[in-house]
Amino acid sequence: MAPNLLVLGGTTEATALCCVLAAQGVRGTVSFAGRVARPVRQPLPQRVGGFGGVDGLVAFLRSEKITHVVDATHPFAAQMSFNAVEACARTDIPLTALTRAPWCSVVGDSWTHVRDIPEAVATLHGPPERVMLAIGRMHLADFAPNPQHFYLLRLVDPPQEPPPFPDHHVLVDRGPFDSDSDLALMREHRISRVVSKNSGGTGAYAKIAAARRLAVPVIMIDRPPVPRRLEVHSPEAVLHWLHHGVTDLGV
Ligand code: 3Y8
Ligand code: NAP
Repeated sequence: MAPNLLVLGGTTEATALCCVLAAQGVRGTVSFAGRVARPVRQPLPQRVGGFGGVDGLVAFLRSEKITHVVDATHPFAAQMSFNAVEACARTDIPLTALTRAPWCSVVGDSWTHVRDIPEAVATLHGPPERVMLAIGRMHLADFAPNPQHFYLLRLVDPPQEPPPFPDHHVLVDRGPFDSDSDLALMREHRISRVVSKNSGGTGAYAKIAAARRLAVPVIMIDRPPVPRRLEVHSPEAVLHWLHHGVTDLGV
């Protein structure tokens, strides 16, 4: 039976994979959670919105006669990854994750690693600073306990309600970003600290490189745990998996 893929998308790597699949004439659907108003156009048919938990995903896999699932979601989209492992186990549908390595600090970086958002918030319990909070919209409210700071907020869509900070500036922009622009932005707002997720990849790295050039310290939020699953790191490896399959040990 010809493959019929479900790509769980929302990242640069997912878009690159969809381009390769479309070019190879592989049938598939790319899926978004519906977090932002206008997801980037994809070269494969796309669906937007949650599946309705594991049961909803199982029902989708069966009704759409999906033959393979590629989890190309962001490393912080852990719930989706757990759901995909559970749903593919229940339906016995092959699953691989298309992932990207976490960033590592290099000479000149000044990173404070924290385990999660609450620990990042606790790290900011100090005198007023000028903080670039480039972690998107979903966790802004977590940082409300530190109103003493100025916050530069970069969001994909205009906020529906005012951010919970007395002193802030909202920048509506979507990545991928470039280091020179982020350096100019940080200089313009006299940024003294950056809060970032350890997303990996290229689309969010600009602010990390800019912080290094300006000797601005970074609070780096480590990735949440994700389930054990087969992982590959390129669209070509996904195609190889699709046509030849590999065991869990990658052999
Ligand atoms: C909806 C789909 C592509 C994908 C591009 C990547 C790169 C540009 C950089 C900063 C960091 C942040 C955020 C970010 C980047 C890529 C990638 C990436 C970070 C879109 C997209 C969707 C989302 C969801 C959005 C989150 C938010 C996170 C902004 C599309 C544009 C901060 C993550 O308003 C909201 O609710 C936004 C929510 C999840 C994290 C958060 O907690 O707010 N991404 N981002 C996906 C869906 O609906 O399923 O519209 O294209 C995709 C991309 N954003 O195809 O080129 O691959 O990571 N996305 C982070 O990494 O820290 C911005 O500002 O410096
Ligand atoms: P999450 O917390 O792991 O998932 C929460 C719920 O959102 C899931 O249970 C699922 O709902 C739905 N969902 C998530 N990804 C989906 C997808 N690709 N297609 C359909 N439904 C999806 O996810 P998140 O962190 O909110 O991320 C949402 C999306 O934004 C993902 O596509 C991710 O790749 C993208 N993204 C996230 C980040 C980030 O920092 N988190 C950064 C860049 C891009 P149901 O249970 O109803 O199925």
